[in-house]
Amino acid sequence: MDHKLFLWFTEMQTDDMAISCRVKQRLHEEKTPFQHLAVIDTEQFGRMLVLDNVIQTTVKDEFVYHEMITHVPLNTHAAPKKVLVVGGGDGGVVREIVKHRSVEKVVHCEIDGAVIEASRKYLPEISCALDHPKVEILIDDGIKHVRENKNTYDIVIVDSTDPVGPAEGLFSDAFYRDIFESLRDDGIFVAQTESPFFNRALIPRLYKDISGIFPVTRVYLGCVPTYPGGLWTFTMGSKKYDPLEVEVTGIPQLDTKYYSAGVHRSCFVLPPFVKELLEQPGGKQGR
Ligand code: AG3
Repeated sequence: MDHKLFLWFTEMQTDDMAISCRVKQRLHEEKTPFQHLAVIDTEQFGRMLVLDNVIQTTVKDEFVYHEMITHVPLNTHAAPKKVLVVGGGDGGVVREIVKHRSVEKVVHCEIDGAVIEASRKYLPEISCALDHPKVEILIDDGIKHVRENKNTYDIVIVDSTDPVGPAEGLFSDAFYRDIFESLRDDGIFVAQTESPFFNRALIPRLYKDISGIFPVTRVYLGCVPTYPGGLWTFTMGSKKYDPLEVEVTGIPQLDTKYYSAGVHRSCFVLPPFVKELLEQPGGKQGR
């Protein structure tokens, strides 16, 4: 008999749709003061970080999200020196930021220290730059941190969970206003802004909020297989630089697997059903 026991992890991506991955091994599970945290090893995607039953990242597909949320804003800015990461406890964004030679300091503000600890232990290929000399880790509330640090950062990256539970405040107009204030005169902000298939009320609301604050607002896409629908949006608010005006031939060759100078251009080309989302009046509450 060569039967094998099949154990599956399932995330309900919407009320009516799920993703399931066959589990090799459950590596870690705990209840933190903020959320339920698990690291599992899956057959398809390797080790996976799961918060409140929602897939955050996996060792096989993490590069798409981490490269796109990082290199698009950093290569839009002329010479980013000081970068803030809100959330992103796995360290993937920090790992990408330190590839940029102009960067002098990365402040990593994560509310839940347990995410950092679990990632250090079980996801070393993602968390490997957390001890980089340019990186300062603050276990603190990102909302409070931006409010208390005005005119400080060149780039602010918000690597949040879905807009429910601990991350809800990270999708608010008030937070975006505080981010604007925390940026220097030519600063850039970017956030992950969910799926254009399944978050059709959220995206126009965020777009409206951000374009009410920043002179330049751009939405771009990446494809993350483990996120609902695969196709994923990021929204950028910029005080001065327009990512579409970047001279892409000047973009340095970084060690990346998804992002490239060409992708810096192509990711802003939005299919009509996504464009349409940004043209609608928006303002509706919801996900
Ligand atoms: N941040 C989570 C993105 C949202 C994923 N949503 C979902 N799977 N339903 C990613 C953190 C990676 N550093």
